[in-house]
Amino acid sequence: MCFVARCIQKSSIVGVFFFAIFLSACDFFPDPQKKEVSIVFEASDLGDASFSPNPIVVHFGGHVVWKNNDKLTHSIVGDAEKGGCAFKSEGILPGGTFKKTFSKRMTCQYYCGIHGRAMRGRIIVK
Ligand SMILES: [Cu+2]
Repeated sequence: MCFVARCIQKSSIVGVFFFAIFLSACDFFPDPQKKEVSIVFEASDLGDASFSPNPIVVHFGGHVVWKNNDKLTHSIVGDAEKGGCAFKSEGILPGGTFKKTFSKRMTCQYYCGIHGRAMRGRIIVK
C-alpha cells in the first residue's frame, strides 16, 4: 500500500475512533435541559394519558421535545386560558417532533390543536 493511502486509512480510523468517543459521550451525558414527552399510540382521546410522562418537570431555560408515536398527526397548543403559556406548533406528523424552550417559571397546560382538550398535558417549569 502506498504511503498516502496508508495515511488516509490511518486518519480515517482515528476519525472514526474520535467520532465513536463523541457518540458514546453523548449517551453518557444526555442533555439535562432536554425532556422528551411521547404522544402515545392512539392518543386522540386518552385525556391526561395522551402524553407520557404527564406532567413533566423541566428546568427553567430547558426545553421539551414532543415525539409523535401515534399514527395520526397531532399538534401542541399552550393553553393561554389556563396559565400564561401561549404557543402553537404546526402539525406534528407520525414520527415527527416539536421542540419548545421554557424560559419562565410556571405551570403550563397544553392540549392538541387537532383533537382539542381530549388530549391534554401539563409542564411544570422549575
Ligand atoms: Cu391530537
